[in-house]
Amino acid sequence: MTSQHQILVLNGPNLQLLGTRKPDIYGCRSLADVEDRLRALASELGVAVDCRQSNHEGDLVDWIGSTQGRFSGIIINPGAYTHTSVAIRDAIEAVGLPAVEIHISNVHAREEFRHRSLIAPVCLGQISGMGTHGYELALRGVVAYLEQPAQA
Ligand code: CA2
Repeated sequence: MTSQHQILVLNGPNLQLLGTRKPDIYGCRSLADVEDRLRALASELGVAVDCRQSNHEGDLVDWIGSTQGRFSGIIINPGAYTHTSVAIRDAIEAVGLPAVEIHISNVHAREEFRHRSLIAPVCLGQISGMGTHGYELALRGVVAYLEQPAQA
């Protein structure tokens, strides 16, 4: 019997505010609602998600660093750390797990400083601009990646 994949879902700074303000940019759903939907989808897909949020870069780095042997993949919305954090990038690169970066808003249609991600180059891919639905797309993407037959 194969063991169930565990996926770590990380949200960075200020994402605890989801659903409380700026609905034009970030939508109406709370983070708890987004996480509940993700848990429901995970169960449909036969995987499990562990959802965490922190406003502190070091927490995110520590959580990524402790994934080995416990998680099969990472979904991360690094928030503003997307554009600044060498530490989060290095942590993802070091653990070598497939990671998907997700942004609720279309970062490429916003201010210039949001166009650059330090994290995306060490990820499988980036989802941006699909609203909070993007988390579900990221989960489907990482599960499809994990379940694909090994390439010859
Ligand atoms: O679009 C995204 O998901 C972002 O990662 C959100 C970050 C921003 O710095 C990135 O450039 C793009 C900001 C998260 C702030 O979240 C809030 C949610 C509701 C209300 C206010 C802020």
